[in-house]
Amino acid sequence: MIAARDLLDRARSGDRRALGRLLTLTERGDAGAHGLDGLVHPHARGDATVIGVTGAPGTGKSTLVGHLVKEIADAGGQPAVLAVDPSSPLSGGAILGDRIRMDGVAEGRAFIRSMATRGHAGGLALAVPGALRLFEACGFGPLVVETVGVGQVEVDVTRTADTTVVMLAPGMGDAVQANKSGLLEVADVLVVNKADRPGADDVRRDLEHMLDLGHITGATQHWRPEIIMTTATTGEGMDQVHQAIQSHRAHLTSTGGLEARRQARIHQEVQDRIAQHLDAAAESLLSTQPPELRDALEGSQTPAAAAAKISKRLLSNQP
Ligand SMILES: Nc1nc2c(ncn2[C@@H]2O[C@H](COP(=O)(O)OP(=O)(O)O)[C@@H](O)[C@H]2O)c(=O)[nH]1
Ligand SMILES: [Mg+2]
Repeated sequence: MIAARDLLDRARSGDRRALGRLLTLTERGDAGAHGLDGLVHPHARGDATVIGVTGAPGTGKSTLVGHLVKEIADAGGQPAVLAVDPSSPLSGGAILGDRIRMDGVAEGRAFIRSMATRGHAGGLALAVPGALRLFEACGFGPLVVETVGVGQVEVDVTRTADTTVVMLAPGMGDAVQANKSGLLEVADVLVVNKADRPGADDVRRDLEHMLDLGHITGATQHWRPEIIMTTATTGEGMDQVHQAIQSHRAHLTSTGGLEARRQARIHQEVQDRIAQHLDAAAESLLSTQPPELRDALEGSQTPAAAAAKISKRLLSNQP
C-alpha cells in the first residue's frame, strides 16, 4: 500500500488512477485511518462550486449532467462528477451504465466517478463531502453531484450544494408527489426533462401553479426557481440550465447565501460525524454486555429504559 501522502501528491499532479484510489479509500470510510483528511485539508478550502442534480431514477439526470459538464468545460472550468445511486439493488451495474452514458455525452471532458455506498451506515453522508474535498484538492471545480432524490440522506446531500437542480420528467411521478417527498423544497433550478414526450407541459404547469401558490417553500423562499424545459438526449435547453445555475450563484453571492451554504455543508458533516462516533461508541459498549442490556434481554427492564440509562452513561463518558 502506497502512503496516502504519495497518492495525494500524484493525484494533485494529474494522476487520475491515484485520485481513483484515494476516492476508493474515502468511499470505504478508510480515509480517516490513512490520515487523508488532514493531508487534503490545506489544499481544499471549500471554494469549489458544488452543483447538486437530483430527481427520481430515470428522469435523465446522468444524460443532463453529461451535457452540463461540457458547458462547464467550454466556459473554462475543470468539472468533476460524483454520481451516487445508493437505492439501486443493481448498484454496480446501474452505476457503470450511468458513467458510460454520461461519458458518452461529456466526451472525456470531466473526471467522472460513481460511488456505491456499500450499505454501511452513514456511508454516503460522510463519503460525499470527503470526495468533494479530494476533487477540489486536485484542482477540479465546479463539482457536480448526481443523487437519486429519495431518502433523507440524499436530500441532505443536495441541500448543502451551492445550487441544486431538481429534475422531473413526464411519467416519472408527478410534481405533487415530488413536492410531498420534500424534493422540490431543495430546488434552486427546476428542470422538466423529456420535453419531447407528451405530458411535459402538464408537469411545467403543475410546477408553476405550486410556485404561484407558495406551496414550494423551505430554504429557497427568497428565490423563485426558474423552470426549464429540456431534452437531455439532444442537448436542447442545456445552455439555459447552465445559465440558470450561474444566475442562482450570482444571487447567492450578492445575498451572502454562498457563505451560508458553505457553513451548512460543514455543519451537516460535523453532525454526521458525531452520529458516526456515537454509533461506534454504542456498539462497542453493547458488546461488553452491560447490566442494562442484560436486564432488557431478560425482560426486567424495557429496551427504552435500558437505552436511556446506557446513553446517559455513554454521554457522561463513564463507561
Ligand atoms: N425521450 C427522452 N429520453 C430521455 C431524455 N433524457 C434522458 N432520456 C433517457 O432516459 C433514460 C434514463 O436516463 P438517465 O440519464 O440514465 O436518467 P437518470 O436515472 O436520472 O440518471 C435513458 O434511456 C435516457 O436515454 C429526454 O430528454 N427525452
Ligand atoms: Mg443516473
